[in-house]
Amino acid sequence: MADILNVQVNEFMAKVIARNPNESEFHQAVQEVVESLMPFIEDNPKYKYGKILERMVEPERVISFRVPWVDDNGEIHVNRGYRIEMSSAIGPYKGGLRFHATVNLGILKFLAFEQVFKNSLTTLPMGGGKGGSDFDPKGKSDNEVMRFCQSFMTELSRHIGPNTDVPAGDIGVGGREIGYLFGQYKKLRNEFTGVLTGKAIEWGGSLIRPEATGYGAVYFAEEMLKTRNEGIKGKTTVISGSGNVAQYAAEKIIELGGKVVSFSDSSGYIYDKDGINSEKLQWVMDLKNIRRGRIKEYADKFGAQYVEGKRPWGIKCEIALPCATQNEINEEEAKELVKNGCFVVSEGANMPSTPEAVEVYLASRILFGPGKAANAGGVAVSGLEMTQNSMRLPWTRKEVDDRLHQIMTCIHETCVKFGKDSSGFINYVNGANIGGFIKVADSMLAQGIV
Ligand code: NDP
Ligand code: 2IT
Repeated sequence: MADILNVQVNEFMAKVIARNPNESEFHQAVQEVVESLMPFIEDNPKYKYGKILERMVEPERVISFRVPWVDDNGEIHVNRGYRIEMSSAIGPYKGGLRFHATVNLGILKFLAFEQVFKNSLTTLPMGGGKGGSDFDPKGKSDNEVMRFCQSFMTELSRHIGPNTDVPAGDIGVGGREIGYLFGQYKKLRNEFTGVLTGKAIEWGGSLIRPEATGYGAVYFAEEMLKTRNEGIKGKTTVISGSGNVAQYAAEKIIELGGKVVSFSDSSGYIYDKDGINSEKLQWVMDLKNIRRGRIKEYADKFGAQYVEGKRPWGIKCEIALPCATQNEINEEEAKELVKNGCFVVSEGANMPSTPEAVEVYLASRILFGPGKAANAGGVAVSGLEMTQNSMRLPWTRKEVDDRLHQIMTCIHETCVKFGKDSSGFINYVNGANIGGFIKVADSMLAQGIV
């Protein structure tokens, strides 16, 4: 049986690769899902005859556009903008925008594909999408970022809307960029609507949205730990990245009594063996969100170790929270983590572990929460922001945080339900893929061949 399934996976992937050449990250994301789903689909042939997988790997719509803008010296630049509208089976397209020099079609398609499953897991009515640009915000002035955002939104505004497609932030897109994008949309449409999430609290945002992805990844880690009668308290935690997700993951770990010892950025990592406390974290937030500096400055300021050009996975820890980018933990690094006693990996980033690294976690039977489950808190609170916008009624911090906590617990339960194998081991990869798939697939069957 396993052999037949392998052949089916390989045949399916050969077609995906031929139809979508040069999109390695998209192939990687699809392969993982198809490996999880093939046995389930064999047992439930309605999905096979409905060609659900074949339909899900083809975006409903791909939009690509020119983004011209003028820098502070009057020079003209041209970037490329995208929006991948992957699935509207269970709600409007929903997912972030990434501004980073590495952005290309394949990366955004992998992110949009993952988003479909993630959004389904949240229990909220959101389809999946993703967008962005190869624009690099590093070193740009606020005015340059504003002009870029305005140009980007001038085209994007034709394709989105509060009941059609609701973008949000991702790498390189935070509160500042959402503000400029929202302002331009409002001006073009003469409409004040919930067309973007991650807005500031004064103009339609939700409390806890900035915190949501990081907090959610820690809540998910807590749920995984509970299955072994353990908690966060006293555990050494290695975090990569130092942006939105990393900062709030650190805040929650510290609040729950864990010890955070690292942050990183694309230049290197810092290791603070004494632990990053709340005061040091505040300093990092100021460094990254206001002064927009490099993490190296932390080492100069607090006398910690700085390692240039490397990632932090060699540091001894019990918990690892990758919160930077895709494929940032490879097989050797995963082995190193496990060898040093790490037994919890909760992915704040999207697809930060390579397939070989995931193999290492599963073979070692550690607690591994894949991104589409563990980092779903961000989009979940985006969904709650949409609800509040529709009601025109803001909720309190506690109300939103309680709902976030509840949603993460529910996602964990779904993973257990569909991921527990006959030996009692919880394969969260299978659990998240199957648990996220069913609602989308059943909705597609109900809505006909569209
Ligand atoms: P930010 O832009 O706030 O921070 C990104 C961090 O990751 C920075 O420290 C950045 O360093 C580092 N980083 C980015 N690209 C690379 C790279 N190629 N190599 C090494 N380091 C890199 O983004 P977020 O914190 O929002 O996003 C982090 C991850 O979390 C992404 O994978 C994103 O898709 C995922 N995510 C985000 C959600 C959200 O709500 N924001 C929700 C769910 C998932 P540098 O400054 O040097 O670029
Ligand atoms: O990857 C993600 O889930 C996000 N970047 C957040 C998407 C959203 O719509 O809040």
